Formats: sequence, structure tokens, C-alpha cells
Amino acid sequence: MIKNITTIRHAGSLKEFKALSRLFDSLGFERGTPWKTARGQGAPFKAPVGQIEFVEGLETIHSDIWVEVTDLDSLRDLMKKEKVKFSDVKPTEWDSRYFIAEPAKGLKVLFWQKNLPAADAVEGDLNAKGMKFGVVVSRWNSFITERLLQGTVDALRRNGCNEADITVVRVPGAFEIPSQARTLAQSGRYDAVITLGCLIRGETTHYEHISTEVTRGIGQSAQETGVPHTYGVLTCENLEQALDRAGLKAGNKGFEAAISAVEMVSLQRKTGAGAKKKKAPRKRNRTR
Ligand code: DLZ
Repeated sequence: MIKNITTIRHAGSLKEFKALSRLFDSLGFERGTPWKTARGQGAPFKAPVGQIEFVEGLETIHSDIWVEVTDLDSLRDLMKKEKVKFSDVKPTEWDSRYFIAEPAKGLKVLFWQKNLPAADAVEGDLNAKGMKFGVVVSRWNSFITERLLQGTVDALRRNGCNEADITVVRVPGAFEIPSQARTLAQSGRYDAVITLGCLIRGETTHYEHISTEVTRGIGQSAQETGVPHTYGVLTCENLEQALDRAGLKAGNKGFEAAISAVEMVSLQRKTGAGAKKKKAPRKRNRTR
């Protein structure tokens, strides 16, 4: 029956409203549908996972919003960059670390991260030497997608990939990306496929349908071919947002998609069928 739960924060001024919106954009929250009337305006942000929690008893940490993250240290760097007030990082009693930021007067946002398990985790490296990449880029909104492509090529080169090992394929629009991504993946010539495109809600009829189809198609191609695919398709409300994500305020998603591709190829080599077996620890001779 419940569709969603929204907690509303009234900004003290237009300046504060803009600062909060900018911060939540740079944190990577997806924008919901904004509204603007004579009464004012609203900028909703969606979290991938949300919950409401009532607490009773001895919890001593108090904050209006709690955001669980995977990289607390990067978050602190972002706070510094955005000139947001924040506390020191402290341990919790539940095997995590946190800090509290105050992006607007009286608004406390707590960021926390679970402590990493002590066991060795297998992770991909960022060395692209010898790796081969297929890059599918759509021409629609080429003003944006060409910037994404520059970001991708830059990231691959910086991580040791030879230019000759990068094949760029252009398709008309985002809708055509999945089929071409699958063709490249099935060719067996590439270690990973990087997909780049740009859908802008205001300019795209059937925006929801196209973006859902593109995302699903790319994911399905990755799962069915077993070749890592990374996702650099922007789905934005407007041109300004797209520009931000193609090299300005919010980084370059083409660059990020390329880095993820390098990491995934490396990881695949460590965990996939052809990976070398990890050496078992040598048994101690107890009878000595
Ligand atoms: C048709 C269309 C529209 C309206 N908007 C976009 C867009 O914002 N971004 C994009 O990459 N492609 C768009 N397209 C084109 C479709 O993706 C597709 O190329 C055409 O419908 C032809 O199949």
C-alpha cells in the first residue's frame, strides 16, 4: 500500500536550497521530479535503498539523516571540496565509523561505513596494459557523449592501455547501444565493453521506456555473454545536469565507466574460469 516515504527539510533561503541540492547531486543521489509553484519549490532526491527507523534507549548518536556509504574517506574529501562543516571520524559501538556533516544550519547528515572484514578480499587492479576495450558511444546529444568518450579514452590511457587496443563504435542513439554492445562482446575480441550515451528527460519522448530498455539491455548483455560491460549512459533531467556529469562539477561518467571496466577485467582474470588457483597455506609439521 505504501508507495514511498519522504522526509522534508525546509531550506532557510534560496541560497541554502541551492547549496543542499548541489551537495546531494555530488553525493550521487538520483533526482526525483522537481516542482515549482508560487509557494516555492522542491527538489526531491531518491536513495537506492531507504528505510525509516525508530530508536529507543541508549543510542547516543543523533542526526537527522543517516547515509550508509562504501567509502567514508572520499565523502570527507567531498565535504572539504564543497566547504561543508563536518566532524572528525569516530568509531561506533557497532563496528562502523562515521562523521556528521552540517550542510545547512541545523541540518545534521551522518555518513557511516561498516568496517571492512579482516579477511582478504579479491579486488581488481587498475592496470589496463594489454587489455582490449570496445567502446559503444551514441551520437544523440553528441555534444555530451563526445566528452564522455574523451573521459573514457583518457582514463584508459592513463591506466596503461594502448590506444590501438581501444575500438570506438558509434551508434545513432542510446536505444541502439545494447545490441551493439552485445555484438562486440560476442565477437570475443574485447575484454570489456564500455557503453556511453546521454538521455535527457526534457528532450526525450518515452524517456522512461528508453532508459529502462537501455539499462536492461546492457545488463543483460553483460550477464549473458560473461564479458564485463560498464555503464556510462547519462540519464538526466536537463542539459545542465548532463554537462555536470560529462566533465564539470560531478566528474566525468565516461572516465568512471572506463576505470570500472579496467577493474572488472582484472577481477575477472582473478576470479573467472581461467584464474590461477590460490595457493593453499602450507601445513605445519606437528610431529617435529
Ligand atoms: C528518439 C530519441 C530521443 C527523443 N531522445 C534521445 C536522447 O535523449 N538520447 C539518445 O541517446 N537517443 C534519443 N533518441 C534516439 C533513440 O535512442 C534511437 O536512436 C532512435 O529512436 C532510433 O531507434
